[in-house]
Amino acid sequence: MIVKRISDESFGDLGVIEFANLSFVCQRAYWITNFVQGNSRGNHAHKTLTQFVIVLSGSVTFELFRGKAREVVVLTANDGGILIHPGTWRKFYSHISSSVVMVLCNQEYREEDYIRKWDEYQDWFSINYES
Ligand code: T46
Repeated sequence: MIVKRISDESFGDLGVIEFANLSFVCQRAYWITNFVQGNSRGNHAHKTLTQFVIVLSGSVTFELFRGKAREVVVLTANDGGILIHPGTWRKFYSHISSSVVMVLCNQEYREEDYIRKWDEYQDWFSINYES
């Protein structure tokens, strides 16, 4: 388990990630706030980036695709996070604009690592994972 939560009836909850428990060396952290209702974020894949995603507040729905295979994960602040492996197309949204997502990743930001077109992703995925 990567996220440990410590609940205290008198003072509230505390969550902790020991970096030694991550499967990668964390090189970057970013967070997402102010979810705009009716719009989804993501809608891309990364060729090499690995990320650990946690929801700090609210509730966020993640749609994860490996090629055309789809998995839906709903995360709240009470859950552990999800590891998103390279080659995964992701789309995510929240019905609560104040939701907060925190992401830890194994690389610096590089736009060249993104695949932002669905058809291009499907071609890339079948060459890299299905042949
Ligand atoms: C993912 C989810 C959870 C930067 O300049 N530096 C950065 O470190 C990042 C992450 C983004 N940006 C710029 C690039 C774009 O112009 O910020 C803009 C929005 O970035 P992006 O399209 O990556 O944002 P999201 O919220 O759609 O997706 C991000 C991650 O990229 C994605 O891999 O899993 O958050």
